[in-house]
Amino acid sequence: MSYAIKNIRNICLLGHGGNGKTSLAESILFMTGATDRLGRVADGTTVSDFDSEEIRRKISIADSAMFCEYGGVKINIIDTPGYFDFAGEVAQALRVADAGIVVCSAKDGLNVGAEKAWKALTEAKKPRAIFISRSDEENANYDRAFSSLREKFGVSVCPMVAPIVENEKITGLIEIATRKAYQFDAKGKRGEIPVPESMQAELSKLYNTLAEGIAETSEELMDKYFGGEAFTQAEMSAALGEGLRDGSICPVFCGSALTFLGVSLLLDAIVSYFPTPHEGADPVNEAGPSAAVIYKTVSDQYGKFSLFKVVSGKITNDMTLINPRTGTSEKIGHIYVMQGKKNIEVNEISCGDLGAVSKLSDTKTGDTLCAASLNKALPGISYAAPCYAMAIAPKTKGQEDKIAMGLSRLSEEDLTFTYTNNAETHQLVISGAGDIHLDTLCSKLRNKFGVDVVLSPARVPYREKIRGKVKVQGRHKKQSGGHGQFGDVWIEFEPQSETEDLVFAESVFGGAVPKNFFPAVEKGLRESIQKGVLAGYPVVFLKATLVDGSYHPVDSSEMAFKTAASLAYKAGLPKANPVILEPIASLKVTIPDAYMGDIMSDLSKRRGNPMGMSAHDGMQIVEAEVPMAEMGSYAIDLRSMTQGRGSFTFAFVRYEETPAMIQQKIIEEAKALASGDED
Ligand SMILES: Nc1nc2c(ncn2[C@@H]2O[C@H](COP(=O)(O)OP(=O)(O)O)[C@@H](O)[C@H]2O)c(=O)[nH]1
Ligand SMILES: [Mg+2]
Repeated sequence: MSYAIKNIRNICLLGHGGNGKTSLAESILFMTGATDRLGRVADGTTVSDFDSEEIRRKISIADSAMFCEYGGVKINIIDTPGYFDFAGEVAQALRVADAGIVVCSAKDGLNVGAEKAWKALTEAKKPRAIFISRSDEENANYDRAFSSLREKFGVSVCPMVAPIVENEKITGLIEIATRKAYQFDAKGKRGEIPVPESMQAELSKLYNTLAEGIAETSEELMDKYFGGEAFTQAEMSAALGEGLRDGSICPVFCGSALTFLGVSLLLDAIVSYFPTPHEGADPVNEAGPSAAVIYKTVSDQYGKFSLFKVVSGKITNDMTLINPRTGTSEKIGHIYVMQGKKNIEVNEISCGDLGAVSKLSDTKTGDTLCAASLNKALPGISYAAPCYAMAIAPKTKGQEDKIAMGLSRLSEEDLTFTYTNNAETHQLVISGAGDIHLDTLCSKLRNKFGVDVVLSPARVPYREKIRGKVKVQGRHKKQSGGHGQFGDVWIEFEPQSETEDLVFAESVFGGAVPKNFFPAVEKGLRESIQKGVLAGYPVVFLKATLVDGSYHPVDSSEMAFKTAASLAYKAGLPKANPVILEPIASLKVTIPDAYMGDIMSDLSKRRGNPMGMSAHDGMQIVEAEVPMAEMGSYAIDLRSMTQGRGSFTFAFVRYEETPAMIQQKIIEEAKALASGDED
């Protein structure tokens, strides 16, 4: 079960949702004998999509790790979700994969998922290959798909196979490098057939293009090429491997997960020239002290599993390792290799290989575990910040604790969402990557933690302030029977432009209000400003000056003056031209040129204020200031406007006066909410 580095490949499958990644993984496992039955996504029976949410939705939502053995090589496969809400999972897989295979469909060819996958691989400096799958389908068109990819990604996109087409159906493939033609049986086993006469000319052309590319990799091969000498298989593989690693070649394969067409040619390539963990963008160190990087955490009813890649030395089941982030040590008890949901216990994971460890106490995804002698954190994983927020509440009152407990457990697995209790709006707000992301989290809360929840738009934290100056009296008098209460103040309210919510001052003449009651007056005001007079939002930028008043030698108390102050507040603020303030955020949207018009007109509908535009890396960046109240669904709207190509960041900048029309709406909503709360 222990493999030499040269006999390990770590690949991840990525690309647009629904293009066939999970099915390809399934057919690879079946063909190589790693599994004895072929599962189907539609039936919820694949090795990769085992989670109950994946089965229900028939889409991948998390990475899964699988492996097979082919030609004496252990191929670790990480299947990633294609839906953009789960991009964090792709980042995790890319942290440990030594190469990525972008799975496209022969029907679609280039699509946004392929663009994003390409970009992610390029940024991670990982070798890129493409598998054009679903070529057995009705409207499949390999040539069209290939051209669309080459047009977008350039000349590095290099065909490895040429389909043999009869009656618009692919019946076999020619491997260009070997000039051999194959048919594939029902189990994916290939049998050589003669290259059809009609394809000889085309094949020569393709072979020459490939040979030219290969000749480019060294002078020696260049000489050979011009000398008219054929390359050996080993020379071809070495050159393809080098081109793959340095990004100058992106080999493209064709096939089908359903009929197994072409899958073995992909596997051959993986074995013969895909990078070993030693040749990857960040090579492992076999001779070094033990170190592993955690790329995923699974937390389910069976416990917590941390999935890792050994990047230095090896990991055995009797070790104690250090987590340099926390400074604590972790006992390695049971270690496993993962086959989807199945964990197979082993004693050791060798350098470059993937494994899992259970029951770590304080280690999360992105962390390093290493020998005390090393004690150095390796680069972690960076995720996009959450951009879509909703309030989350239990369907049945009183289950708030269950939500908090569930979310805390879920956040062990998923570092791409956050949740905070907004004390001001009295809402628990959950932020994630989009509506599908939040929806799956809600399903998990229901299925795994037994709490039904509802999502609603998060309330906007408005503020109130006054714009005018008033001088009012607040007089509290209760002197009938027993100990009386008496407090009387005159307060001047006016706006102030400082950042403080309340500036309190006094200019009382001749002891009209004794000094020892000033703090009570201030306290009364500080409590009052928590609730504005228009819609109940906190008041800010207020100045209150205690200018006069009166007292009673026996009946006056701190309590009475506090009440008097709040009476003055209630009387004064409505007369001081109050207004509701709304939070304004600065927005930075990154989009391809073509969407500029749509984005700008959408921003103006959101009362946005354009601040500038710039171009970067072939994309346009639009900066604008937009009221936060208009941005609730922006993550989803931007995605649909740009088919997922756009992204944005968003941060609070300041409060501004709300336009009168909108203010009226806010007041009405607050009234409705207040009467609802009383039920
Ligand atoms: N005919 C055919 N259908 C396929 C093939 N690959 C995937 N599918 C189907 O396409 C759908 C999406 O496939 P899936 O593997 O979940 O795609 P993923 O989202 O990229 O993982 C499923 O219904 C599969 O059965 C293929 O090669 N041929
Ligand atoms: Mg999938």
